Amino acid sequence: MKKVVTLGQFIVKKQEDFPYAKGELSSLLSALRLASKIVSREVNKAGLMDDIRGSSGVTNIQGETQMKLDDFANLEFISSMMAREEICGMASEENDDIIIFDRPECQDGKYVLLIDPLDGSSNINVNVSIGTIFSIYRRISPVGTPATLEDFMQRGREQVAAGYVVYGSSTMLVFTTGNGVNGFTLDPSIGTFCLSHPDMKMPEDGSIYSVNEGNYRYFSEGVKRYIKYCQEEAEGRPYSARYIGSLVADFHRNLIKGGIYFYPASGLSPRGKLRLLYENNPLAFIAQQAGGRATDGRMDILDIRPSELHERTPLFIGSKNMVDKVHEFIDLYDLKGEKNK
Ligand code: P6P
Repeated sequence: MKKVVTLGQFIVKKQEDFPYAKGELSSLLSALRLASKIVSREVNKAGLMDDIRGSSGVTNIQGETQMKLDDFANLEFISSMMAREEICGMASEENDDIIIFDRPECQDGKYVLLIDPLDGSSNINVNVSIGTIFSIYRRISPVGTPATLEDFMQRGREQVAAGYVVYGSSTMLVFTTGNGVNGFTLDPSIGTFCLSHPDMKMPEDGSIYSVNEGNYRYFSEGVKRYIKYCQEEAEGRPYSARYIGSLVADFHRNLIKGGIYFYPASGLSPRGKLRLLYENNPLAFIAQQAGGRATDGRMDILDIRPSELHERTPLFIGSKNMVDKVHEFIDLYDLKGEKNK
């Protein structure tokens, strides 16, 4: 009988991996674990609850109509983190400004959390997988003082932990603390995340490409040429186009099967659509830890110096050889052979 390792047991065992750890890892990730279970419960009955499926009537900073479940998930993660003392503040896709935890105990917190509480929420009404994405940094401002914007505006390479929850046919929590990537599946019968995907590695190559081809005419020449390559020239095997419209679900599939997801800059979205701090950076950290690659079409996502809290960047993320390949086309046709930074 295979021994079940729960997320709690795993965290305790890996405690020494977390820098400056004095139990922060277990408490921090336990708070995320609890909130994820609560959000998973609500997501899984969204079909039954009219009042939680609809729009909240509120528009967030992204100009997107906030779905009630977005709101619920956001408040759930904020309250779960506020109840612990490791986090001194949060940034969320759903909040215009940073959220400073002004409880004195929280001001002693050494970390900040950035989160997209429910990415892909427009899919709630059609029962398609959605996800939570999170990123954790050690604060820069002095412990014992209120968190500052500077704590959140760090390069992705400074992350101490990152992860996502995918609410799909099962609910999975996948995270890294810089020592590899591990996946845990929620067993709803006991309400526990159990280690189901130890030491996840993204296949170096793959034959799945994920992009919204409806925007094809707005893409750069290099991106267009890469899409045609996937459709017509890829060495001896047909690629499959898979685009769920939910970044976490597309990324998770590519992490397991190999593949590339890209949301390029285009005439419609000159900086792309996805957010650097709480979408691209955490997934780039996971991709890098699993042997994959993530760029903005020029440089590694993890090396980008943020300039604003909700800044967007183009994103090319997935199997290393596939990201390298799209760079060949971008370099040749868009950068005209300029050395990629
Ligand atoms: P489009 C969902 O809104 C999201 O942020 C990602 O989860 C998804 O991959 C992308 O946007 C879909 O955007 O413009 O292709 O509908």
